[in-house]
Formats: sequence, C-alpha cells, structure tokens
Amino acid sequence: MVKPDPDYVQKRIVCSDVERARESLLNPKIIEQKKEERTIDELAKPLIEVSLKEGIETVWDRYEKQQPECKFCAQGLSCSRCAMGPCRIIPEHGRVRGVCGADADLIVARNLLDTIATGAAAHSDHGREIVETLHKTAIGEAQGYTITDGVKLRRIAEEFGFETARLTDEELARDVALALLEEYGTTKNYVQFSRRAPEKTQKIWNATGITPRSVDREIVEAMHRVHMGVGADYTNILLHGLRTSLGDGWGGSMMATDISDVLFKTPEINESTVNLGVVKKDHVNIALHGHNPVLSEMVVRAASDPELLELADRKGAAGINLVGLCCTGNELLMRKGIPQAGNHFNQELLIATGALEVMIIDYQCIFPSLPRTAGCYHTHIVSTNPKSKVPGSLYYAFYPETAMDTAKAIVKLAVENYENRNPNTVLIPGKPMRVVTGFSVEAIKSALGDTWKPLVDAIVAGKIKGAAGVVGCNNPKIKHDYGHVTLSKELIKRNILVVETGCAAIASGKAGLLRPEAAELAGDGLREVCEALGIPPVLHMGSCVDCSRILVLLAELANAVGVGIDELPVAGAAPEWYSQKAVSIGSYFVASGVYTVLGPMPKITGSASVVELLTKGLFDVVNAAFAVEPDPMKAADLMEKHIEHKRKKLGI
Ligand code: SF4
Ligand code: MSK
Repeated sequence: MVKPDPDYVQKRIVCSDVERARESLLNPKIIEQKKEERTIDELAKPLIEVSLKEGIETVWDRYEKQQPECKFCAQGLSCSRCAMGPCRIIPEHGRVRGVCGADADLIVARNLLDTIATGAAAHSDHGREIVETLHKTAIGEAQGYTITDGVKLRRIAEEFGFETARLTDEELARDVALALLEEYGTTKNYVQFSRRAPEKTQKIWNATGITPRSVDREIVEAMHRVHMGVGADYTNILLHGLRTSLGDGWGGSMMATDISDVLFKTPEINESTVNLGVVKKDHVNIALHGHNPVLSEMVVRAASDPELLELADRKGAAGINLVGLCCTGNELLMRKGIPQAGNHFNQELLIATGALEVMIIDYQCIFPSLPRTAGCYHTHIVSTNPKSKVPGSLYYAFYPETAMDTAKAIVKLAVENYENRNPNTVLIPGKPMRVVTGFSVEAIKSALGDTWKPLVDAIVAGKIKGAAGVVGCNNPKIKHDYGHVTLSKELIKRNILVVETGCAAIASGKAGLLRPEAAELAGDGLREVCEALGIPPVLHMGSCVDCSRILVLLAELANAVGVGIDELPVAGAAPEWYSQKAVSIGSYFVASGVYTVLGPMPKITGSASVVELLTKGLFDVVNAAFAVEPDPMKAADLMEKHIEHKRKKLGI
C-alpha cells in the first residue's frame, strides 16, 4: 500500500500551535455583523460564526489584519525586480523614477505583464500535465486511465492533419499527445488551436502582431521583458501581455480542457447538488480541491472499491462521500455529477463542518494555511503534487503510473480517520441546492438540435439580447458571492444569456441560478427560450481552464454568422477575481474581441497611460477593452450597453 512520502514527513499542526483570535470576537453583535458583511452564502454564515467564536482564522480575518494596504503596491508603483531596488514611485517626494530610471508607466506595465505571464503559466502547466497523462495512457504507462472520448480525440487529430482511419485510439492518442506537447515550443509560429478562431479575429491578431507563436515562448519572452532594461515602452510591453494570454486561452488552457474531455469524458447535461450541505453526517467525507482532475478522477473510482466500502462499513460509516471544491470540484461536477461543496471562500469553512476526514489538494487557489485550520479538527490535508508541497500536510506523491494505488491509499486514510471525528463539533449547516450542469460546447449544441441556428435566431429576434461570460474567483474586497450572483441575476433579467465557469458558476449554483426553474427570474424572451429547451438561464461551462470552452463557443457562433468575435453581442465579467490566472483570462477575452468588466481594480492606477490604454486604447487595436466596476448593478449596465451597441452595428 502507498504511504506518505518518507522524504517529506511533516509534523501535523496542532490546534494549540495555531494563533487564535477570540477575545474581541465573543461579542454576539460583532459576530452577527461580520457574518452578514462577509458573505451572501447562507450556509457559510453559521460556519463563519463558529470560526469567529472559536477564534479559527479565515481569509476575512487575515484580510482585516492586512489593512491598510500599501498604496504604492495597490497602484502597481512598487518594483523589486533587481538588487538596485526596491523602488517606489512617489511623485510628491520627487521620486518619479526607480534607481534604473524606470518611470511609473513602465513599472506598472511590467508588473502587469508579470501577472499575466504567471496566470498563463499556471493554466498551461496544468494543460501539459494532462497531455502527458494522455501520452502515458496511450503507451500503457498510466495506471487506471482509458480514452473515454475517442470521437473528440479524432476531431483533434484531424486538426493536426493526421490520417485517423487506420489508427486505434491509443495509437492516435500517442500522436496527438506528442503533437500537443510540441505546441509548448512549436517553431511553426502559431499554436494550432488558435486556428479555431474566426478568420476575422485571426486577421486582427496578425495585424497587431499578437498571434501566439507557442505557449512557452510567449511566457518566457514575458519573463525576459520584465527584466531590468529590456524595453521601456509600456504599450509594447502590454501587447505582449495580450499575446501571452492568447497562448493560454487558445493554447495551454484549451489543451487542458480538450484532453481532459478525451480522458475523462466530454461533459453532458447532468444534475447534482452544491453548497456546504453536501457533506454527509454519517459518511466518510473526502474533499477534492484544486484544479487538475488527473488524481481526483482516480479517487472517484477508488471510492467505489468494494474493500474500501467494506472498511468504511466496519468503521461505522454509511458510505464514502466525495465532494468537490473550486475547480477540481468543477471538473468532477461537470463530468461525473460529484456534489460541489463550494468555491474559493468555502475551503476553510468546509473543514469547520468538523465532518471532513481528508481534503486532497492538487494545486492553485489552495490557502497555504489550510493545515493550520485542519489542526483544530481531525481533518488531514493531503498534498499530492510534487510542485505543490504544503507544510503540515501529508504528502502522497502522485504520478499517473501509480495513480490508482495512490488514490486507494488516500481513500483508506480517510476511512480510517472517520473514527477520530468529534461528533460534538460537527455542524452541517443546511440542505444542498440542486443544480443542472455539464454545459460543454458539445452539450449546448446538442441541446439546440446540433445546430447554432435556434440560438442565432433567438438573438436576431431579440428574445435573447446577447450573451455574457461571468467568470472568476472570490476576493475579500467584494462580499463573498455578492458580485457573481447580483450580476448574473441582473443580466438574465435583461434577457442576456449567462455562461459561467470557476467560482462564479459555483456561486450561481448555491444561489439556485443553475436550475431550469431560475428561468422565472429571466426576462420574458430568455425565459421563453430556456423553458422551451428546459435549461437554466445561467449555464455552467466548467473550471477556470474551461474558459477555453467559452472561446470555442464564441468562435462557433461567430463562424455561424460569418463575423469576428469582436462583432458579436457579447461581454465578459470577472466580478470577484483575485488570481493571476483571472488576469490572463480577462486578457485573452479582450484580445479575442470581448469587452470585459472587472470587479476589483487591478494594480494599474499608478499609470494614467496604462489605464487609458487598457480601458480605451485597446478598442483601436483589438476592438475590445477592459472596464472596472465593482458595483455589479453598474457592471450590468455597462455590459448591456455594450451588447446593445454591438446589436446596432450588426443591424439587429
Ligand atoms: Fe528599481 Fe529599476 Fe530595479 Fe525595479 S528594475 S527595482 S525600478 S532599479
Ligand atoms: S478556483 S482561479 S478562485 S475561479 Fe479555479 Fe476559483 Fe479563481 Fe481559483
């Protein structure tokens, strides 16, 4: 049986070692006020209350302790790239340039390029791991994996011009995997999937010089460009940011999505449940948190292993209950209907239910402090990825070659931990919310009768005014889920169909917007279309990397009517974004022609020139730009106005 890696043995953090902050918080009025200020998620509130009473720190407490934030950093005006610094631009003190001579525009632009490149790297490295797993599956080296969607595999193979007829799925998978791995450093000067974009959109990229040449090349060049003394033109730097992000959206992320579909199945419309109420009192509960589905897919299979189920029975549990978190959860929800416990700001609260035996983490969006939270309960945090080791966790090194053995070992660990649960601390705060999910591009098209015509007709007739992609995270600068839910409700009321990914989709799920019944909240036209098709007015399209599904959807719609993506009556929004990946996503939406409204302000206000370029100047370059509007009602106004403008230009 696989055991935790002996080379990375971590001492379990015990509650007495965890900083507690309880004295000032025993005032019931303060507790009441804080839980209302922090979230609109009704099931989160009782657990926030418990955390406050017990002094168990959460993201909101740490955010409060970080105030006031450094105003130079917040404006993007600090630089610590080289050893002559760190430098800050403070014009009122005559500090208008860093030691090297960099001005505010350059420092802000370089910081932003760094952020975009980080996000693009995170998505694309995830994509590479999925493609490597496909390769290992094809050559028989991966344990327990199979090719689940051979049709999609063949479609991808044809895009590369491969002869598919005489090859088996495995032979084809090997060739496709190798071709995709080459995309990371291809010398053909474009990434293959960028050819999925409408010709008009590709022409804009070519004219602007932002066609992504290879996934890694753009990221490496971004890292080169942020070095001291490599160019001082903020426009030139930020155009490379767009190019880097396109290599993510139409490259690394798209590979992650498509190959996960090939390995684990292309999502189909299915039903499940979301919110913290998916935890079961009488079951062994295991959470799957992070972004990469390669391990969690195996855990799903391991959890139905008869021996492990029998062991759970012997320990007195009624079964093994898997729940998802963040985007690993989205991957499982979309494909397998595994219930989803919540989004980014539910991660600590899930542990505070006291009923979680193990939280398995892969990478991205995982609070490094989780083992401290778990230290006050019986929960084990199990880290699994060699690039994402976390002090205080149990580290089970995960490799595709031994995937099933590792998955079984972790499930066994959880089952054995069930008896350590303290029933007195268990708080499952309510009932789960039903959701309808699984809206891959293929599933949407199939629901429409394998043609885009009904959707195009509904848009032309004005029943549906347009479409909006609402994506991204949680951020303590915005009340948890308020931005997502308010914006989505407002858009559907205005007959704008909403598609969502990531934590935005989970927020909508918790609020009941992913049920067909939510059509009641939509405007008359959208309601009619949703009721005719039996679909919700907010469609869950997947995880963060699955924002690439939105790109493909836009490309197919634009191709169906013979326009560029920039001409479609669509808009994007990230009302509660926090991560570098979200900046890359926003950038590739804009670079692909989608006007995008951000909730929290990026760290760019130190340069009026950069703000002007990103919010106005880009219209002259890619016919789309960013806006920043933290108030979701006002964000809906901006998006609706943009959509109406596009309709007018199309003459509809
Ligand atoms: Fe200062 Fe320039 Fe070095 Fe940045 S690169 S730390 S601005 S000297
Ligand atoms: S998990 S990147 S908090 S959407 Fe993808 Fe959620 Fe944002 Fe992470």
